Amino acid sequence: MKLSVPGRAGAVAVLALAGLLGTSAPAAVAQQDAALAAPDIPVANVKQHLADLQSIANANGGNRAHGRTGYKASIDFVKAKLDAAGYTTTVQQFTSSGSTGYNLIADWPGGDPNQVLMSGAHLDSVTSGPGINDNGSGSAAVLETALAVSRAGLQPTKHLRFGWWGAEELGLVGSKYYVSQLSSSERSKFSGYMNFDMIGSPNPGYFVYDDDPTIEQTFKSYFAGLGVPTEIETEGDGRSDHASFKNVGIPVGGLFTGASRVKSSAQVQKWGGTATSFDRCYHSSCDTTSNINDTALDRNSDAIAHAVWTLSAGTTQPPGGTVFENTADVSIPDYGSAVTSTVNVTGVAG
Ligand code: DTR
Ligand code: CA
Ligand code: ZN
Ligand code: ZN
Repeated sequence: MKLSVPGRAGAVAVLALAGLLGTSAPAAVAQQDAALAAPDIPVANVKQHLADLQSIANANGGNRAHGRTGYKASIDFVKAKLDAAGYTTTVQQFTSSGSTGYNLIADWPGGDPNQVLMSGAHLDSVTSGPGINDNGSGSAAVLETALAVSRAGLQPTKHLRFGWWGAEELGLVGSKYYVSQLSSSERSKFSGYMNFDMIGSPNPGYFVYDDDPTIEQTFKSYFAGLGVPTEIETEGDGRSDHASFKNVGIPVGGLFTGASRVKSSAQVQKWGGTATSFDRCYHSSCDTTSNINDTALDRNSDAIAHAVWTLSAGTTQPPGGTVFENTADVSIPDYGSAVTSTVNVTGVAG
């Protein structure tokens, strides 16, 4: 008997069929949920997080920089939402330039602790502005993806961890500190770290980090499915928090929509926009909620969710135990359209 499980409905059908036939559902079905398509991330939710971060900056001297009240208020804001969503959160303190800095780490309960898939973004801004694209955009998209995991009750094979870094603008200080506190054994358990720093630039390009090939291909395939061309991110080496993880041998990847560099005419042909800076408000006071391209923010938020769902699923190798094969003597009674008649359970897809 061959079972092809096209999606959540298919997984339910298999469970129903297994129940009807009195057989235990193959282990692959239990993991199948983790390989199901990621949800669409509501860009309105991401934009609301950005509005909240803007309000925090407005109430704290116009910025959310390391060592300033606006940064700790940003940490408290993100932590509260994750605590309410069932995450195990940790605030890690460090000192930089004479001020206390904070990293926020959020673990989604469950999954294999020996296979940690982490997504992160720096939460600090520069002192000259609220830092909504740099890097409220990455912080908000990672937050909304984490909340989507909770809403879905996702139970992936791998363990999901999310991080928001302090003092990136001072030289990747928070992420460097986090990695420095990991033992070599803990580092070896990371299957990957995905970084999202500036993913809503007003004159956007669509750049994919060219580091770990599996992560890179996951993002490239996603954007290809949207019909959106991508380019590899060449200026990024060492320029954001993924470098802290790459430097200790952890596979990394990520997305970027551009900073102060000028979009070329060829890139204008490819992506639209103008032959000006990808983000003319980079590190400026005008990096506000008006400094965001909603389409880029939406596409990148959905790409993040796609990568988290896809890369946290199990292997594509069939699990052990019963494997259902086509056999001439097996006929499936007609239970109507609720149950697919040809289902192929050969392991976890994706
Ligand atoms: N260093 C980041 C912005 C930045 C500049 N180039 C890249 C490439 C890839 C990721 C990020 C960046 C910052 O100012 O926070
Ligand atoms: Ca979306
Ligand atoms: Zn910056
Ligand atoms: Zn940044």
